Amino acid sequence: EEEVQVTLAGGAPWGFRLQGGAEQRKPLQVSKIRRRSQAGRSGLRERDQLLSINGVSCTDFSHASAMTLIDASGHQLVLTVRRVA
Ligand code: LEU
Repeated sequence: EEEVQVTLAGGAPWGFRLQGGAEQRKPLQVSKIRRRSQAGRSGLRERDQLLSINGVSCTDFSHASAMTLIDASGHQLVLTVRRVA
Protein backbone atom coordinates (compact mmCIF):
# COMPACT_ATOMS: atom_id res chain seq x y z
CA GLU A 1 0.00 0.00 0.00
CA GLU A 2 1.34 3.40 -0.92
CA GLU A 3 0.35 7.02 -1.20
CA VAL A 4 0.67 8.58 -4.62
CA GLN A 5 0.15 12.12 -5.88
CA VAL A 6 -0.97 12.64 -9.45
CA THR A 7 -1.42 15.86 -11.38
CA LEU A 8 -3.93 16.11 -14.20
CA ALA A 9 -3.64 19.08 -16.51
CA GLY A 10 -5.85 20.55 -19.18
CA GLY A 11 -9.25 20.85 -17.54
CA ALA A 12 -12.39 18.72 -17.58
CA PRO A 13 -13.30 16.19 -18.74
CA TRP A 14 -10.53 14.46 -16.86
CA GLY A 15 -11.48 11.00 -17.98
CA PHE A 16 -12.30 9.06 -14.86
CA ARG A 17 -15.30 8.02 -12.82
CA LEU A 18 -15.68 7.99 -9.09
CA GLN A 19 -17.67 5.73 -6.81
CA GLY A 20 -18.30 5.65 -3.06
CA GLY A 21 -18.44 8.45 -0.53
CA ALA A 22 -18.97 8.99 3.19
CA GLU A 23 -22.78 8.75 2.96
CA GLN A 24 -22.32 5.22 1.59
CA ARG A 25 -19.67 4.38 4.19
CA LYS A 26 -17.35 3.54 1.32
CA PRO A 27 -14.08 5.17 0.28
CA LEU A 28 -14.07 7.51 -2.67
CA GLN A 29 -12.60 5.28 -5.29
CA VAL A 30 -11.67 5.59 -8.94
CA SER A 31 -13.96 3.18 -10.75
CA LYS A 32 -13.11 3.73 -14.40
CA ILE A 33 -10.33 5.45 -16.33
CA ARG A 34 -10.44 6.40 -19.97
CA ARG A 35 -6.99 5.52 -21.31
CA ARG A 36 -6.60 8.36 -23.75
CA SER A 37 -7.36 11.11 -21.28
CA GLN A 38 -5.63 13.29 -18.73
CA ALA A 39 -6.43 10.69 -16.08
CA GLY A 40 -4.99 7.90 -18.21
CA ARG A 41 -1.78 9.84 -18.81
CA SER A 42 -1.40 10.96 -15.20
CA GLY A 43 -0.77 7.52 -13.77
CA LEU A 44 -4.09 7.41 -11.92
CA ARG A 45 -5.39 3.85 -11.67
CA GLU A 46 -8.72 2.15 -11.22
CA ARG A 47 -9.34 1.26 -7.54
CA ASP A 48 -7.17 4.15 -6.30
CA GLN A 49 -8.78 5.69 -3.21
CA LEU A 50 -8.94 9.49 -2.99
CA LEU A 51 -7.30 11.02 0.05
CA SER A 52 -7.18 14.65 -1.07
CA ILE A 53 -8.39 16.84 -3.91
CA ASN A 54 -6.28 19.92 -4.65
CA GLY A 55 -4.78 19.68 -1.19
CA VAL A 56 -8.13 19.33 0.60
CA SER A 57 -8.57 16.14 2.58
CA CYS A 58 -11.63 14.35 1.20
CA THR A 59 -11.76 11.13 3.19
CA ASP A 60 -14.96 12.30 4.96
CA PHE A 61 -16.60 13.76 1.86
CA SER A 62 -19.87 12.63 0.39
CA HIS A 63 -19.84 11.56 -3.23
CA ALA A 64 -21.52 14.81 -4.24
CA SER A 65 -19.04 16.98 -2.31
CA ALA A 66 -16.09 15.28 -3.96
CA MET A 67 -17.65 15.74 -7.38
CA THR A 68 -18.28 19.40 -6.65
CA LEU A 69 -14.69 19.98 -5.60
CA ILE A 70 -13.38 18.21 -8.69
CA ASP A 71 -15.73 20.22 -10.88
CA ALA A 72 -14.43 23.41 -9.25
CA SER A 73 -10.89 22.67 -10.46
CA GLY A 74 -9.58 24.84 -13.18
CA HIS A 75 -7.00 23.57 -15.65
CA GLN A 76 -5.22 21.48 -13.03
CA LEU A 77 -6.40 18.75 -10.70
CA VAL A 78 -4.04 17.38 -8.05
CA LEU A 79 -5.09 14.16 -6.35
CA THR A 80 -3.48 12.24 -3.53
CA VAL A 81 -4.53 8.62 -3.58
CA ARG A 82 -3.99 5.47 -1.61
CA ARG A 83 -3.03 2.61 -3.85
CA VAL A 84 -3.43 -0.98 -2.73
CA ALA A 85 -1.31 -3.29 -4.82
N1 LEU B 1 -16.14 12.30 -14.90
C1 LEU B 1 -15.44 13.52 -14.55
C2 LEU B 1 -14.43 13.85 -15.61
O1 LEU B 1 -13.92 12.97 -16.26
C3 LEU B 1 -14.72 13.36 -13.23
C4 LEU B 1 -15.65 13.18 -12.08
C5 LEU B 1 -15.01 12.41 -10.98
C6 LEU B 1 -16.13 14.54 -11.59
O2 LEU B 1 -14.12 15.02 -15.79
